[in-house]
Amino acid sequence: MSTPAATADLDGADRLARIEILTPISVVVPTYKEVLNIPLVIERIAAIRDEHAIEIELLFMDDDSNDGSVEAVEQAGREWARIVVRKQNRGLSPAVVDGLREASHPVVVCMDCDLSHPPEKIPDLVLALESGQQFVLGSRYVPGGTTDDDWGLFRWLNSYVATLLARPLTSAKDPMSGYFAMRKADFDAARHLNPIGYKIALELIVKCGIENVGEVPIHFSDRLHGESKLSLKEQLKYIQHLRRLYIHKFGTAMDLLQFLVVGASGTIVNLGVLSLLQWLGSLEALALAAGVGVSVISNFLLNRRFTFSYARAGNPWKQLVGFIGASAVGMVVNYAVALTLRSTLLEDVPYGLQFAAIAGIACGMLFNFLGNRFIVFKKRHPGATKKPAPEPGDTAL
Ligand SMILES: Nc1nc2c(ncn2[C@@H]2O[C@H](COP(=O)(O)OP(=O)(O)OP(=O)(O)O)[C@@H](O)[C@H]2O)c(=O)[nH]1
Ligand SMILES: [Mg+2]
Repeated sequence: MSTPAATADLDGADRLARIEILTPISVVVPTYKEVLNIPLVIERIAAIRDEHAIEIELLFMDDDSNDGSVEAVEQAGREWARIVVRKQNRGLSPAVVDGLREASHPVVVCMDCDLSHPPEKIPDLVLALESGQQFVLGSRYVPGGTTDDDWGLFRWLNSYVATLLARPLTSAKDPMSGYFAMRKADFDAARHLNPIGYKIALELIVKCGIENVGEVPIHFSDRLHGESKLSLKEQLKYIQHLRRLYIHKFGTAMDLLQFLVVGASGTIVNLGVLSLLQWLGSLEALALAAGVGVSVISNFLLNRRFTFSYARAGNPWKQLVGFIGASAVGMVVNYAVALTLRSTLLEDVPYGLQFAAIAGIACGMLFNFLGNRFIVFKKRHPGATKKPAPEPGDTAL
């Protein structure tokens, strides 16, 4: 995936301008078993400090690696570099958030320790902040951005799909990047941070209400030392994370979308159950009734688990009765709307009956949704946040 990096690697004499950084910067580096990379990061940051005469504080946020990382920082003997050993609330995103809290300068930069993110781009990130961006990503996917050549199809596709899924949340080309800069004040203003897994930049962009995200092209090189900590489990967490961010950003519209997806899954359950019973030789009337019954229950359980997960503490039996009641009212609305439209507006229209039925289904579903959202699964406290109930493994920050 490498392309000519005309602008990515401007260096020395090729530079069009020299950037003077006026403000001190805190660089936050989450680490887990990065003992071989730590000295390299410190030396490259030292070179930037010297070249640009910037005051940089370097904070390694280490999850108790116990691999000599602490000693490596001490041996480097740079008073501006320190390591914080974390023993609780472990994980990449919590480590980054703690580091951003700990940072003492007005501009914060976050980057990986494996030197995938070239520290030499820090001045460019800060310049982009200065020229009006609220948040700046070191990006692989803007023109001039590159990755090492050996990215296989699977890795590339994986990254592409992950980025595509984040598209409704931000138009940034590389929101998966762990290399970014922002003002400390914007971070301090973030509310309800609850990042899961690896995508801390995406969390911050959404939760800090960032409108303009700038991107500076970088060459993303593969790690030289140590092992990747990005597992399949982390990738699954990403889906969970996305769902939360969608809920945060789109509120009730997201509830409706989940309700519709659950409704569609109910159709599949219904057809599956009735086909199975038919195959087993059951009476058709019984197969039809069982299809409806099982799909109502599966819809109820899925909606309670996902669409209206904030109400999971409520009495399930009462909710089940309410859910069936709302579905029954929805059916009546469906029928009444279809009948009325057919005998008025759609009386002499070709396929009028079908159009009337579609309008009936839409109104019935909407009614069903509203009944569930605002009556059956209503929020107990008017000021309650839209945050879903904590799930096992969550890291509330
Ligand atoms: N504090 C802390 N840091 C972590 C944790 N997991 C990963 N990191 C650090 O986060 C950064 C990114 O992790 P990587 O393993 O490089 O993940 P990746 O860049 O997606 O994977 P690669 O492509 O293999 O580099 C590195 O600096 C890691 O040391 C963790 O649980 N806690
Ligand atoms: Mg990495």
